[in-house]
Amino acid sequence: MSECWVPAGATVCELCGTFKSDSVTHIVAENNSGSDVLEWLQLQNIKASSEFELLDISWLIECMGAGKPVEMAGRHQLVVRRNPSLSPVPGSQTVPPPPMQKISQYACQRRTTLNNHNQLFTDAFDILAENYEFRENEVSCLPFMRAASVLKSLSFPIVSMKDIEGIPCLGDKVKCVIEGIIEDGESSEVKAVLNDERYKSFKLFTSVFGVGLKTAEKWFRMGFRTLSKIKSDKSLRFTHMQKAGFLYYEDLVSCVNRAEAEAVSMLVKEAVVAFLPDALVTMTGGFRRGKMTGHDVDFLITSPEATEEEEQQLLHKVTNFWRQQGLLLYCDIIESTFEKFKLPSRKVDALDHFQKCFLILKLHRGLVRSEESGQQEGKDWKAIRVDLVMCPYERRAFALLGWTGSRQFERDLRRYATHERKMMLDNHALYDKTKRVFLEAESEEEIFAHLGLDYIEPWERNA
Ligand code: DCT
Ligand code: MG
Repeated sequence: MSECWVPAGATVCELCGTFKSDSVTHIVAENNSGSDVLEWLQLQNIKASSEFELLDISWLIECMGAGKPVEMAGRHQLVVRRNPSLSPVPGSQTVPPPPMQKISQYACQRRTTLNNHNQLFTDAFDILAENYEFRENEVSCLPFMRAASVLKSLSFPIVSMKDIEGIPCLGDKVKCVIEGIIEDGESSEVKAVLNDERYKSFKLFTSVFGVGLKTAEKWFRMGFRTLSKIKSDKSLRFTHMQKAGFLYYEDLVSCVNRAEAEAVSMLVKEAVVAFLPDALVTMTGGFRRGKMTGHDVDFLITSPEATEEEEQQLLHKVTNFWRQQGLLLYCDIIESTFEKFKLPSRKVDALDHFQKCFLILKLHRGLVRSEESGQQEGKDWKAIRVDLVMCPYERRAFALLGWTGSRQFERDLRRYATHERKMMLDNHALYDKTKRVFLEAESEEEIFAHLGLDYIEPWERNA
């Protein structure tokens, strides 16, 4: 066990000989599951007679940041796997997933917080999956994406091959990589990919906003290996999107932090309600899942009262307003192709039909409440990628669920709906194929209920 503290109110004492279980209210651990902590307490012969909370170190860090105890949330609780050899301990959280209970192959039946105990493995799988994606080899890519996703949901770190017994989505190729990492601390396959010319070039080229696999392939075949050579080549033609991508490259590759996302949120809300006072604006994507950084900031906008015309005009009005203020660095509005009675798409990765815009906004540093500056000399703003999605009010729950992600969570929700419930789900609707009806929903909770799933909170969807 790395570290284990007992903060009782303001007093923080390390677990040691002077440990008095009666006065303990909170046990905080780093990189350990609740089961690890309980097992350790038992091994030390420490009897816990009082009720206490088993919490992740993130709670203590947040308390220290706030200067007072902050409210405990699900994401802070350490998970205790049910283990017959352990006597029950008061105050311990015995909610999912006990070891006897099978881990689901679907991410929508797992709780995946940002507390990843297996990053060494999941980083490796992410790289291998990405390499197959660059080669457009979906069949080989998918097993590594699923494996990364299932390991992110585990409440304990894998230290031996015995630990992965009974865990789904781990095929032979995946197991081979796990074994390599357990034995050598790294995977030779991952090492080879990181040194691969094609992987390195694709990674670099696709880091430019507007550059997809087709363009990366073309530039790679033409013999390009650096962005500076590409930028200065007179024979190449770039799209508007790519031009903006090169122009704001440094800002866009440095991730958006939460303080910047909050500042963007203020800008968006202010502009939206100026034109549609009753509009509801929700930050979606990774930030809604509790991430501290992201590659962009996503928002869902909807209005209970707006007419179709007002709804269609809003993104145009908002972006025009920013253009006049000199804040609009790039703007691409995609008009809606939404139809009320269209069946949900069968494809798990289908794009939705709502009106949306992909933007690059100029965010003035003065608006960001943060100590971090990271500011370039003489430049008091940062270019930020922002996505705005406008949806009809009665579809807001489906749109919110779809735009909250993660992508793997969404894929598995749709796969689960199709294969386990004979239903079709996408960002617009849920259709029951057996009853031949659309199932309506006012909230995400209702969609989970229609699917017969336990509700998974946004911060537990980091699959
Ligand atoms: N999404 C969608 N349709 C799209 C794009 C995205 O339904 N055309 C969903 C999937 C995840 C969510 O919206 C947000 O997308 P991203 O911003 O790409 O993902 P993210 O989880 O927010 O990641 P990041 O933190 O890097 O922005
Ligand atoms: Mg995002």
